[in-house]
Amino acid sequence: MKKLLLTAFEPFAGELVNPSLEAARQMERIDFPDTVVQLAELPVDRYRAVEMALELIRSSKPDIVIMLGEAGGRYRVSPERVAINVDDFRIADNAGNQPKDEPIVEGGPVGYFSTLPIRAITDRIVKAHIPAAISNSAGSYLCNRLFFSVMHAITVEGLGAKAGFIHLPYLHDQAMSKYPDVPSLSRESIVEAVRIAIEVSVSSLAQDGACAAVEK
Ligand code: PCA
Repeated sequence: MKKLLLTAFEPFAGELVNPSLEAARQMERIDFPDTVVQLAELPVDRYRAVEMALELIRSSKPDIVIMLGEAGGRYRVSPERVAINVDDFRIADNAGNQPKDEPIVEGGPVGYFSTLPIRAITDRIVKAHIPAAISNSAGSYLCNRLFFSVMHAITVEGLGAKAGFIHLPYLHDQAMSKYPDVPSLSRESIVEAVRIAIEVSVSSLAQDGACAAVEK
């Protein structure tokens, strides 16, 4: 059995929903073969979000960590390529934190690449007729902070999990009620994109394992 930790965020910036949480909750209803999916609902709080995620990673030792978040204004589902070592919050988080130009880890590396199969994930989502593209910036708000912090802990503590971040556009309901000219996707598309991301990530792990067995 493979263990996969799926994280999603609560609503923020005055929104009533967060597409990441809406999609993540649907994953609990799906049966992924040979995979246990654990869901973590994170607060939009600079400190608590990271603490909660790291505690879960250290205690349940997942093989894969997929982090999800909302990126309002994006047209496409965006598997992120890289996390950078900077906190520069455009708006305050739900706890009122708004750091500017601060390193996430003082003296730490500039960045970390995602270790999820982002090309394969993106291609499979597009093949399902859902708009997706690799993104080269996760921003400098809490999603980037979580992504960086998780990659750093996995690396420094030798936890061995594959991990990465996927940003999701607004849901139609969000855009239609507040920002009619801003892009959005259907709930079905967002749920299916996340399902595909899990499926592709788990199967790439199985392939890695098969290659390692052949090499031995
Ligand atoms: N998106 C924000 C933080 C929480 C979320 O869902 C971001 O992109 O940083």
